[in-house]
Amino acid sequence: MIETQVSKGIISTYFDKLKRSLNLDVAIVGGGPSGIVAAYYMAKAGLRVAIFDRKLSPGGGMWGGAMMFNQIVIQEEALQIVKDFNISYEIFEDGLYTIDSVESTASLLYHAAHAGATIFNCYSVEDVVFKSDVVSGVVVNWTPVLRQGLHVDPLNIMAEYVIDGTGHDSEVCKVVARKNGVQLDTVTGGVVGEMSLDVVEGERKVVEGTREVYPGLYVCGMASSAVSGTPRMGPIFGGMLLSGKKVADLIIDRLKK
Ligand code: 48F
Repeated sequence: MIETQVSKGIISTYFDKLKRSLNLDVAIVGGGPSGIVAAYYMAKAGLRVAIFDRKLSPGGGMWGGAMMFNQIVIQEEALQIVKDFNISYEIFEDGLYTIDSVESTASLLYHAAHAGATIFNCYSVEDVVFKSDVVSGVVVNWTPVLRQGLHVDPLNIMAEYVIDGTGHDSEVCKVVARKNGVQLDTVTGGVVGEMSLDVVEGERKVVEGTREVYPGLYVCGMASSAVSGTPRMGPIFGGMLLSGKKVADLIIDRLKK
């Protein structure tokens, strides 16, 4: 009967997708702009990649532009990425461009999924798999389970590398440092915490700080600023896109060797 076929179609293909994602090359925690860009380039390079985002609609802080004015500013250095994602843009002034935040977020998500990245929405990453002092995967649970405080155990996903793309809270780095008594590759050995706003320095340093901060664990986007203690940059998004591309290139190089 069509009624049960509809259900069966969903259940069987969903669980196939989940089973295919139990052993990943890269688990990306957080589907903000930096994480989605990273997923796209790595999937395009043939890596097995999945994004886990706690929200129903991934896209992080990109949908709303600034103060819900749904336009975004990017700079010249990030223009090639905007073109790779086929996003319409307008020249503004002094090497700055504007893009529509809804078109661009939708386009990032579409291209990442179409390139072969799997996107799991409503998944919260609550911990990592930590084996022989290396971050080796993520521990996931349904967001509604955590929100309701239900006593239900999570599932485990293994990955060669984990990317913390959780934004300002850098949740994965925090949990790794807190639970395992280890030092991250930062000046304090922990999550330093982001500084107040400086557009130029913030944009430069978010890309500079995009790196492996602990064996098996990379950071990108605002998580990079938070972990290294560099300035926030506000609603200019070029650094987020460039950070996503940088972390993808670092991991692609490493896995292809
Ligand atoms: O914060 P977010 O958009 O990440 P980003 O790529 O971009 C930052 C910009 O949006 C903006 C900015 C740019 O100038 O300052 O803030 O660094 O998105 C982070 C995503 O991670 C998800 C969250 O739902 C959001 O979509 N997330 C956060 N913690 C978890 C998580 C978690 N523990 N498990 C799963 N998803």
